[in-house]
Amino acid sequence: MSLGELIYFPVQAKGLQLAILAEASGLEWTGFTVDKSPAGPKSWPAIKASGASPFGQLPMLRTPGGRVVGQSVAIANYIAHRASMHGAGDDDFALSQMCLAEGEDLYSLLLGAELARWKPREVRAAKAAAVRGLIATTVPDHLAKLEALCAAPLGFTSTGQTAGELYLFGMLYQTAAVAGAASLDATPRLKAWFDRTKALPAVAKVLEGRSAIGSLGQYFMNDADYDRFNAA
Ligand SMILES: N[C@@H](CCC(=O)N[C@@H](CS)C(=O)NCC(=O)O)C(=O)O
Repeated sequence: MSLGELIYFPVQAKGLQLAILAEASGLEWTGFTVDKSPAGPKSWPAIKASGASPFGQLPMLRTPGGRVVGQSVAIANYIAHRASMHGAGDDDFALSQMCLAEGEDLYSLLLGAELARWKPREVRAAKAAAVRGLIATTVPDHLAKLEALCAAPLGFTSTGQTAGELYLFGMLYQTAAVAGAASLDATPRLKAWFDRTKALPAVAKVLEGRSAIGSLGQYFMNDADYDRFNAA
């Protein structure tokens, strides 16, 4: 049976990880990104007003059984449950869940630093010092802790590809887009796992916009990317 239909905005943010999980599940899935039009099958205002989303937010996953799953972590765990992506035993499960939760923490840091591409320039300016601290200290601290946990030959777990690891990858990918590609250089085991994960066919397919959900644009931007994006 198919996994279902994944629905999100046309940006990475909380969609990238779930598209990667859906693609890596090996199950058939469909998906689409919403738009701002007032009506129509892809209209977010219409979907939101319909009450179809359990929390009035995206992402959401419509399952073949008719359940709509809301909340990213629940969707990730639902996919993992359906496709046996929790790893090979109790220890893998624990590490996978730790990676998943850490991915959420990284997302909160990026969100709290007002790095979303649509934020007004003044809002970003007010956070400039906090962003410098994030990149100089907070992100490296998180990466160092991840490096200590990334101690198995293939990653954190025996497979290196559990749901939590793939979820973490998506958040690290978005963090590195802001902090710079070199941000992983001080954590070589993490970097090796990150690079291997990035090269997985399912991951590359999503990153290149070839998966069922289509193209997901960069959402968190450093100043250089923000200037380029908003000048375009
Ligand atoms: N805790 C939720 C947060 C979801 C969330 O914040 N969704 C935002 C976009 S990332 C949203 O749907 N915003 C549009 C709205 O509320 O109308 C999750 O992890 O899924």
